[in-house]
Amino acid sequence: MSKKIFSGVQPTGNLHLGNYLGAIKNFVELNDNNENECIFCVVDLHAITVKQNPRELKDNIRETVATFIASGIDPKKSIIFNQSKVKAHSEAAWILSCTARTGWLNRMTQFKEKAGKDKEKASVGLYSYPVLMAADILLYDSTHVPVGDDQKQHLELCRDIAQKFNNDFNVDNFFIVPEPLIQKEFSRIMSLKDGTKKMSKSELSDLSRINLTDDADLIINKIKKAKTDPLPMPSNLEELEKRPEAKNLIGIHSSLTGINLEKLINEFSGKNFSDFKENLSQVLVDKILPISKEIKKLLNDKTFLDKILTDGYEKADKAASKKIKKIHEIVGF
Ligand code: AQP
Repeated sequence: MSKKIFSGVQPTGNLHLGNYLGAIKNFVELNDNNENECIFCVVDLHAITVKQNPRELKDNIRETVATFIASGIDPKKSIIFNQSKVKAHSEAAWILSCTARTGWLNRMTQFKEKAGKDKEKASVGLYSYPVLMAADILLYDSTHVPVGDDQKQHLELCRDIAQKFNNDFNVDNFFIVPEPLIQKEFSRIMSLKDGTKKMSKSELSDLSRINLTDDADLIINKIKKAKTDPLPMPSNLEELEKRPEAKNLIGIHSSLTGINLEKLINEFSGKNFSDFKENLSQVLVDKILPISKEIKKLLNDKTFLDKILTDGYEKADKAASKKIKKIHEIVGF
């Protein structure tokens, strides 16, 4: 069955291994299947839910496009555009915020994590972010949404919004209720400094993540410094479950090489972490370095990157304008 794929990445700088393994790697596979229609959005409206430097934001938008292309997404096959250009996203977000219930939003754990203790000072945008995400997805009749595990709850909210809108206005199947596409294993890559926290762009310490623009020396150094526990490498899956840092590092290896966990555990069982880390560094350098080099090359050609966004905008805007027109009719505008 052909799928309509939609997903977004925030242009907040430092795209990292978590973004790659949790989302972008999956985008590339979906883009390679000719039966799929794919839309990959640089979600700049989401980015400003926390303070951004306007000049850096502009550069980060281009860098996100460069990362898509360097990772293997073909702009001739997939639509790539930035969200703020297609006005229907903001408009649909407002309309859907009148469908979404505050009780639903109050349960969103990402808001609680990102707002932290000082919730009162968080932006309204950060709170209503999942409604904008629902608008992004629903505008394109998307059937499948590839995301990392951290976005699962937002996608469930999107499904609830679609169903409630269809029911409230008695328009069966007007909004397609989308399915999440989340990797079965290691869908959440954790920080290199704390195996219980997700790897994140906004984490202050650069040592907590492998950026997709890191060079070989940086990658090797970050893996060398990655937190581990004092025990030797685990010898079975049960033990791995109880050791978050070991689980994360072995999981990263497995996701990149396709070697299953048991095989990796058997190979390194009882050895020092330094042996495993050396091996993992090589795997990472082999995978990340070509992407990193390509990103840097593409960033020298701003005209090329801007053209991808303009072409993508024209296609996305056409589809989204049609849908928002129908939404107007349904709600009675
Ligand atoms: N650590 C992760 N493991 C697996 N998947 C991840 N994703 C993000 N972090 C991980 C997935 O990457 C896609 C794009 O994410 P995003 O940039 O839109 O926002 P995010 O989830 O908020 O990512 P960050 O790195 O934590 O950014 P900041 O720090 O700016 O908030 C999504 O599909 C996401 O699931």
